Amino acid sequence: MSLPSVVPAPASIEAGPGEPFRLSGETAVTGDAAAAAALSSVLQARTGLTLARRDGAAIALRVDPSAGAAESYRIAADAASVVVTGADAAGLFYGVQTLTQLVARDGEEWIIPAVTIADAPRFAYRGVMLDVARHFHPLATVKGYIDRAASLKFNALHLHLTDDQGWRLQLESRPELTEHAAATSVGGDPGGFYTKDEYREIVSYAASRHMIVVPEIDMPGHTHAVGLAYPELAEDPSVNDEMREIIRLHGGGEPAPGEPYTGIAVGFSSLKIGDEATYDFVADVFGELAAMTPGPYLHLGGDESLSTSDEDFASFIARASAIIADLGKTPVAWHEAGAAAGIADTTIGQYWGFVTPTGGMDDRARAFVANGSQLILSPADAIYLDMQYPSGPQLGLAWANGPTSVERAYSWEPSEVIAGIEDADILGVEAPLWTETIRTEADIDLMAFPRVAAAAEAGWSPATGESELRTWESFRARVGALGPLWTSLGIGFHPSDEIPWADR
Ligand code: TNX
Repeated sequence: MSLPSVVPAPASIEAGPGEPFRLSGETAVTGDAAAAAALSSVLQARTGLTLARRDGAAIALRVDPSAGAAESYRIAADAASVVVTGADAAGLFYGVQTLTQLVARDGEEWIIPAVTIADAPRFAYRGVMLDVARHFHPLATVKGYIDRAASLKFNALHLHLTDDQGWRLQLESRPELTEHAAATSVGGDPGGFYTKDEYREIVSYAASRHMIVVPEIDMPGHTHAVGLAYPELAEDPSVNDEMREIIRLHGGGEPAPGEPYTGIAVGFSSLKIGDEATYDFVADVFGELAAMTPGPYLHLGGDESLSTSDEDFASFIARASAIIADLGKTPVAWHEAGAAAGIADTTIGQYWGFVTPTGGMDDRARAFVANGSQLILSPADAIYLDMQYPSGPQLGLAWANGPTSVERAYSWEPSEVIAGIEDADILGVEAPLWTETIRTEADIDLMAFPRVAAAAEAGWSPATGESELRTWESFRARVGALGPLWTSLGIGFHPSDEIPWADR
């Protein structure tokens, strides 16, 4: 019998010898209430069946701290019962996610095949990033993305909250930011921002799906919007020939002081590095953010500061990372910040170069590990979800060796990207979704699915070569089997012709 399809591939899965467990309107679910609710809602969507909350021939959901490492779980299913055991609440939640993928049709009936699974994540950090600055995405869309990501065992939502085009988080210490710099998005589309209560709602919704929120305030570049609220903190835009070329290709005007920027050029803005008022601003912003962010990480950006001198960049990164560390948080920065000699040594680096590094980007990344810290891997030519597909949706950019097929999103191994970096140096994997061309929830679904599943597998599953399931052929078949589940959950995935989609 062939193995059931689970994505991301579990550490171990064996088909049982006997008959499957048969689901019906009589099937009971016992044990942990939160996990039972999570299971019932997906099962209802997928099968129309309602699980009974009582004792009986049943699905049992339980937490047993002796069952394994953090976030791990086991499933034992046979004709008589289905038992999901999490080592902790997150593990049980992930067991439930796997269980929803096991549900299959047998004629007009619904079954869970006899199976034994023992599963645990390879990396502690498995992230998705959503850029809500280039296009603002409302609370409901963010919650939907949390649900989608959690179903693939992601445990971090990185929110790119600020950029040249807009500031998307209301702050009491600096109310001018959202008053003056949140009204528009790329292309002149409407802007928006989250109130503090909405941000807290995102954090708690994510926590209920065992995800942390990693808020990013991108600095010292990507800060044109800051200048709309506080002209005294921002340098005038610096527009060079390369930017004029981008502007020529993509349209939109040149950035101008005091005017909202609605184009997609990068690298023209900088905070004033030599001015103490800048660091008062940084301290206010991260201080207020730290107080409403229970997760350990605050992301300070640090990418593409093309109009800040190297010396100024280094001194800014040193001070901004120290401000975050002094708040008791772990700074995260894009890999360029690895060039800053005085960076707080706890800073996590986020690598966004290619699977085969170019231009010394790997040196920048290695600097974080040399400091005794770790890396998050986001190789742009594999798991940048905003890259165009080879065919299908007319959305996305292509600068990262694009277009990016599902096969390319899948076919890379985290420990092989940066020479000298091994599993212990890797905090995890994150798939960013930049939104220059991404305006709606439907756009997000199309670009993320199915490629985000490839990132999930890189972050959760055994290394390439350590499991028979870790091949493109296996992955494409397993992802194809999830199509009907995704459809029942309202996920408008791109029906890529690389994947053999199941039809029911
Ligand atoms: C590069 S990757 C950026 C973003 C853009 C993205 C578009 C990185 C850290 N910065 O500012 O949105 O490319 O793909």
